Amino acid sequence: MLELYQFELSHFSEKVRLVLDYKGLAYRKIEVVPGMGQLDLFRISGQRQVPVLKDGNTIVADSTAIALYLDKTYPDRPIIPTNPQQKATCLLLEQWADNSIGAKGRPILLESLKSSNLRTSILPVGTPDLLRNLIGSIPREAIDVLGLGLGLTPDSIKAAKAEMHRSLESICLLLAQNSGAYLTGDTPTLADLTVAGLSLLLKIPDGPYLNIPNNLKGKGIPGFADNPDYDLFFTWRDKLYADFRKPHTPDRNNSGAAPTTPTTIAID
Ligand SMILES: N[C@@H](CCC(=O)N[C@@H](CS)C(=O)NCC(=O)O)C(=O)O
Repeated sequence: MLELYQFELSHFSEKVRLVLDYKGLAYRKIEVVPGMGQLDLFRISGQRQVPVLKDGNTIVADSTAIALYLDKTYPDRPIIPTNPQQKATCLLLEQWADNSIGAKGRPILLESLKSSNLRTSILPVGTPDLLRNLIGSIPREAIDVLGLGLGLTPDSIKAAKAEMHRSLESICLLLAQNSGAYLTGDTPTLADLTVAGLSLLLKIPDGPYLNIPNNLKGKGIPGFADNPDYDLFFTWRDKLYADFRKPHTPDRNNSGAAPTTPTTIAID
């Protein structure tokens, strides 16, 4: 069976999970432990980021490479259009979404973690009160220092937010033009699955798709998740999930055991 090395709350992993589900491919999720687990990942794939796909003896790293590998190896329900203009638009949109929605999501999430409420609400169910209170009481300044350590200045966060707003406005315009169907035509392509999957952290889909605490579902980043200007986008995404994303089931877990809540939530 296909194996996906992933973080449950990774938006690039979600892009691949959407592709797998859309194509109706069965797979097992291997949750990588941030830090130590990434050393193993390096050993098998030569790099330390998720997602990584294992298909028998074949190892593929990087969400785009995985999507293209899957489409070539499992051609049923294609995700790359054959019409040249649609194909070009699809590939350009996918590349753009990786570099805009994908890349800008992280600094925006980090900034929103300054809210003590959001920080504690993303903790796994069952987190001891002592730890929850400790994490809730981390001063905003400490998050600023963490951000600066990752090279995020207030200006770069502001620019990331502005770019994300422009991206969502553009996606809404494209969807409105196509009567809310799909970005390049009447059927979903890699462009749609990428844009939908990469918006995971802007607003976590409210459904049985992820192995995360229920109180996280439907939550998102203020200013984006609750912005009525983006209703068209999130309604479109919810429908795409309802139509194509499969629910999380225990047999998708690496252990095959009953679903557990993650002990850590990786926010890279
Ligand atoms: N270009 C890569 C980006 C993957 C990526 O950024 N993965 C993040 C999680 S969403 C990661 O593994 N971060 C951990 C790290 O960089 O150490 C792709 O498309 O797969």
